[in-house]
This record gives sequence, structure tokens and C-alpha cells, in this order.
Amino acid sequence: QKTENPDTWCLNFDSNGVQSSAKIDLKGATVISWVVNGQEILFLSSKADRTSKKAIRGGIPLVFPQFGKVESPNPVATLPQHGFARISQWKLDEENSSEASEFISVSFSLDSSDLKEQHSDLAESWAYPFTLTYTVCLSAFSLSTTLKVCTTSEKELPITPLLHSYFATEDITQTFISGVKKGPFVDKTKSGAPTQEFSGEKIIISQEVDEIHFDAFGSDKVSLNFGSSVPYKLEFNSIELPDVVVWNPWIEKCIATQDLKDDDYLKFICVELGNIKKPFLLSSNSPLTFGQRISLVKVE
Ligand code: TA6
Repeated sequence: QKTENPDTWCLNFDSNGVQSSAKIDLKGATVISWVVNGQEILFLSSKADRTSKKAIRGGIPLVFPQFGKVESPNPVATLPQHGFARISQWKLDEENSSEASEFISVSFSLDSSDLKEQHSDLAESWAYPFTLTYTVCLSAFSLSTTLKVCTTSEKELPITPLLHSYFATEDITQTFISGVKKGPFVDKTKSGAPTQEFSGEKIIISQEVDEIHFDAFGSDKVSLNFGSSVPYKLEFNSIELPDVVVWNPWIEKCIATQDLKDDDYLKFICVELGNIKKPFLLSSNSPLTFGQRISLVKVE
């Protein structure tokens, strides 16, 4: 439903004593809040500015068509870091609730004509016909976000999308990620970002972390744990997104980031499901759908 702010939409779920809600900003179709029984799960910077040219700092910015900044001569080299989806104004498509009221969902869209209208320079850099449909689905204890991408382009388009989710932390020193599969990963904090072998241990946050884990889902559930004072953890289900990025800027980079407060590095961790290593090839014959489901699970 609409909120007092015409650029924000709200989903409200209320069933069997569970109340949850999600708020989505039309800028980037960024989910900016997910509350379960009064508990905010996402981090949103108090300095986030939805009117600036930059993405909203916090929530779940949508990275599309490419992760990071790509080197020339790739055609996406002139696109800004993490693409244009997160800095574009999306349109509301439709709102649905299931007959049994087990969930409520809302969809937003962005297409090539919107991009042309809003960012003509970027539309020249990525001059392909496309339609994006992003669906946010809320149920009692889970939030799903899925993106469907279609093109009528004759050319195959490589894309490396990602959901750049920011989660609020109670105590960063107690926060850890578990269940990421052993295998190759890149540590972007090391010079040259060499590919290394990940041992499969917990990922703790006691310094800057900026890691890309390739093909991260195995037999264990990938989970975000908040420490013994928090009675829940988050479990991630991937829908066709094999890679996981873990990011916390720590002190110096946090201070250097304009839209974060100096001590915000203590207040969030990003766990980001994406497809980075082996780009999807989007073609006119095969639309792509991918995303994540995040579930809140009680910890005994
Ligand atoms: O996803 C991790 C990352 O790529 C980091 O390297 C860090 O730069 C972060 O995203 C934030 O990027 P942004 O463009 O939103 O400032």
C-alpha cells in the first residue's frame, strides 16, 4: 500500500499473531525496511539520501547489470559502479496477496525507455532493449526478492547481478556468517585481489571484510548469526544466484564514506547473493529469473 511518502510502498502482513512489514523505495526499487514482530532486520543509514544521484545506502540495493566497476574495453565500462538499476526510479506494477493469505507481494518495473528518459548517457552505454520486473514477497518470517530480466536484443548480453543486502547488527564482534562452502574466493582487501581457497570456517567481522565467495552454496545453510543475545538468525536461500559477497568497510573506509556515520561499521554487515564469476547470458529467447529468500529462524 501507499505511504504518506509517494515514493515509498509498504507491504503489511498480519496473520496468526505475526506482524511483519516491508518498505520499498521507488528509487532503485530498494527495500529499505523489513520488520518482523517489531524487530528491524535491515540496516538503513541515517545519512542515506534518496534524492541524490547515488544509491540508497542500506536496505537491499539492486545491482544490475554489472557488479562493481568493469574495466574498459567492455561496453559496460562507462556504467557507474554496480550499474544503473539502483539509481533509477522504478514504477509500481502490481500488488497481490495469496488466497490463503500466506504472503503478500508487490512488483516494480524498469525498462529501457525509463533508462533513456532518466539517464540518457547510461542508456547510450547499455543500449539494449530490456524490461526488469522486481517482485518483493513478504510472509510471516521471510522476505523474497526476485528479478525477472527480458530483452529483445539479438545480441547475447552478459550480466552480473547481485542483491546488495545490508543487515542491522546488534554487536558486530559477535556477528558471523556460517555455511559458506569451501572453495575459491577473492579477498578484495588484499592488493591484486588474488583468488584464494576458503576453508569453510565461520566468517567473523573483526576488520575490513570484502570477499567474493564463488559457488558458495553447498550442503549447509548459509546463515547470518548475530551472537548469543539475539534469539534469531537469518538463513539464505538462493534462486539461481551462486556467489556470496560479504562486506563491512570497518573504521577507515566507513569514515571515508559520505553517507555513513563514522561508527556505522559497527551497525551493519552486507551479505550479498549474486552471480559474478560466470555472467548470465541474457538473450531474446530466454528471460532470466533469479533472487533470494531470507528467512528468520529462531535460535534455541
Ligand atoms: O559489494 C561489496 C562492494 O562492492 C564493496 O567493494 C564496497 O565498495 C561496497 O560494495 C559498496 O559500494 P558502493 O558503490 O555502494 O559504495
